[in-house]
Amino acid sequence: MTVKSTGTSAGGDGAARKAGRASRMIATEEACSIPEVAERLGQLSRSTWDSLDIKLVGSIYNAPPDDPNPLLPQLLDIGAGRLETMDESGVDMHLLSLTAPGVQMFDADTAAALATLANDRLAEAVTAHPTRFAALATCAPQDPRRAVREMERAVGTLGMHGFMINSHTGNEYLDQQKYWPILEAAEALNAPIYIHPRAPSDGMAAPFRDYRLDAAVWGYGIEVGTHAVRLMMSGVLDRFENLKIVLGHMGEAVPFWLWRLDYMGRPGRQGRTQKLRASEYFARNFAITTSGVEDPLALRYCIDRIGVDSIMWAIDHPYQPTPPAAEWIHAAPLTDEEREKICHGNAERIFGIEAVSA
Ligand code: VNL
Ligand code: MN
Repeated sequence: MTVKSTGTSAGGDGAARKAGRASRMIATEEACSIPEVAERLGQLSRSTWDSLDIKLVGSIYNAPPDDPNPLLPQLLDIGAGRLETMDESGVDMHLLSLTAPGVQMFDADTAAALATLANDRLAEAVTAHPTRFAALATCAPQDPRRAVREMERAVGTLGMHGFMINSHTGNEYLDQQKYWPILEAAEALNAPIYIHPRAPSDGMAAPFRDYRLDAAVWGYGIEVGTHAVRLMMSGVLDRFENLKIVLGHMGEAVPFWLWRLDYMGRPGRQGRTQKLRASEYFARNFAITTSGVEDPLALRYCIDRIGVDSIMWAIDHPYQPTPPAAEWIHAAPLTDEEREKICHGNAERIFGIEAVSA
C-alpha cells in the first residue's frame, strides 16, 4: 500500500505526521473516568447488588490496595499520560467518553448530577487540548426529560459531538417509548448516540455468569447487538429517520447477521410492522467503529457489506493497547482513500469534528 508523503488532511498538532503517518488519526471510542464517578462505582461494588456489571466494576474501582488495577489511573488520566500514549503511536485525537457503565447504574438524581459533572470535566479537557481531544456527552437515561436538557447543553453550550449510552438502563432499552425523547433530541441536535456495551441485562444474564462471559469476551457484544436489533425490529427508527446510532467492536456482529435479519425479520413476517429491512436501517441509521477488533478480514467484510463511509477507527483505550491498534489499521489492506475515511474523514463527518488542513 502506498503511503502519501504529505496530505492535506494530516493534522491535529501533527501527531500522526510526526509518527510518519499520512493521515490524521482520530480514535473514536476512548474511555476515561473522573474521580467522583470512580468513587461511586467503587461504593456500588461494595453493596449487595449482584448485577452482572459488578464483576468488572469491582475489579477496577474496588481493587485491593496492594493489587490496584492499572486501568484506573489510565482512565482517570485525561492529560499528560494519555497524550504521551497517543504521541507514541501517532494518534492525533481521542474522542473521549466516560467509560461503561457510565452513570447508568446510579439512581436518577445521582446519575443526572454525575453526568453534568462528567460533561463539564470532559469539556475542560477539550478546552485544554482542543486539537487532541473531542468528547461525547454522558447521558443519564433514568430521567429522559432531564437527560434531554443535558443533551442540549452538552452540544449547544459545551460543543460536544454526540452521546454515549452504555446499552440498557435498568434493564430497559432505547426503543421503549419512555426513551423516545432522547432519540428525538439526538436527531434534532444532529448528534449520534454511541451505544457502548455493558454486561447483559438481568433477563439474559444467567448463562453469562459462568466462565466470566459477562464482559468484553462475549457478553458485551450480545448485549449491544441485541439492543441494535431491537431498534431495528421495533420500528422505532421509522419515527427517527435521521437518527444516527454508532456501534463499536466492528458493529457488535450485526453486520455479519444482516442477511439473516433481512430474511427472517423482513417486514410483514411474523406480524412485523416495521417499514424497512435490517440492512436498510443499518445503511441509513448506523455507523460502526473498529474498537477492539483488529482483524483485517472483518474490516474488509464490513467495508464490502455496509460501505467504507460507515466505518471509523477506534482503539478502546485503555482496555486495548494503542500501538497494535494503530499498527493494524496502517497495515490493513486498504486503499489510501479507504484509510483516510476510516482514520479520520468519517469521524469528522459523522461526529461533526472539525477537519484540519496541513
Ligand atoms: C473492557 C473492554 C471494558 C472495553 C470496557 O468498558 C470496554 C474490558 C468497561 O475488557 O473489560 O469498553
Ligand atoms: Mn469501549
